Amino acid sequence: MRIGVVGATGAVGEEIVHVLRDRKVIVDELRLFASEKSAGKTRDTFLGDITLQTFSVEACKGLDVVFLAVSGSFSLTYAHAIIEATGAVVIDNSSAFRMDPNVPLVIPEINGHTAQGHKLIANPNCTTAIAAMALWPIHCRFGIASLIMSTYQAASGSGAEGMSELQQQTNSYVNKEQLQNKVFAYPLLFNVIPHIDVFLENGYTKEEMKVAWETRKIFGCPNMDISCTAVRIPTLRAHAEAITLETVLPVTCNGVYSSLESAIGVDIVDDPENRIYPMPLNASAKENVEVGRIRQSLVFGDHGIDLFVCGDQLLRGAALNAVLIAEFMEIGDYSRNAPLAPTRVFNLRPKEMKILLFSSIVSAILVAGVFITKK
Ligand code: 2RA
Repeated sequence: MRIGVVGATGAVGEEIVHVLRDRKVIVDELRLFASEKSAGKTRDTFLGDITLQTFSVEACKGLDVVFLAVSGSFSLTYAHAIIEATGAVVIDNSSAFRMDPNVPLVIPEINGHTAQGHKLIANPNCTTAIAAMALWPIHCRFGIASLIMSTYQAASGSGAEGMSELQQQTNSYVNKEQLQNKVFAYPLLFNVIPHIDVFLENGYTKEEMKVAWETRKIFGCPNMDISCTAVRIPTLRAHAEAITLETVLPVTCNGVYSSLESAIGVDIVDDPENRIYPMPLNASAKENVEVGRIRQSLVFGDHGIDLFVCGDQLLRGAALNAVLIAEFMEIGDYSRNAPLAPTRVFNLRPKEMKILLFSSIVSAILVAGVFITKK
């Protein structure tokens, strides 16, 4: 494959190059595009030194795949132009096209088949991608009726600048200096900030709504009830997520274990007695997401599960997923269809379904009673 990375000096761009190396993707040519400020500098890569160049649509000619790891406005301006001029597949890491009905939003292990016939593919938000890996196997077997998520998101979600701000604050603290913040609304060190992306009219942030919108699109479940509270915490590069699920079918912890055991991209890390559970420190630099603290929900009973997920934000949440999309499209086997998950009947909650079933039986008995009495 002849590959271009636009935004090659950013946290995600750099990670894409590392993933290409680590996964031993056959790269015949690698072009790295960066801002004018960085152009002309060299990068030491698995293909030797590569000089960073300024981006132009022209400069993408001859490439098979172009990864965009830049802003949404850049993607909106250039994604289609690159495709028209070069015929390359464009894999966009921004949110510009994620909810565009004409653009597939892809996690290859879940809905890779939706990429068939497309040149522009959207890479999901990291928070969504990490959760989706853990939730999809459960959804396929038990059907997720609703989910509530609270996130603990690492500084890397705000790119290299976010990570460096946290590191600088740590140095400042050690040196007894005032903590400075520019990327985050407040100093992140020793803090948690319930504010990621902009606030919307409904009181949720855009980051929180992305979890709802994108999960529904990837799972093909436009009516799934989803609520999220997204919080930035002072970790470096792995997001953590506490998730409560309400399922369509009765669910048990053992059922969840067996669904996750056979799932690709998921590691069960769940032995609380031995203090083994998912944590950002362990999930960092790891391709698979960690799932643990699996327990029956005290709220939804036999139709509910609580769990805790950790995943590397730069890998599963961005670069790895993007490279997997390219690999998936290169192989070109779209025959795999997403398995059907149990869905809610008439959009009712499990409790409402039980009431409906019970009242139908009672009504049937009453009608039968009246009929027999009349005879
Ligand atoms: C964040 N999810 O963590 C965003 C980055 N895509 O800020």
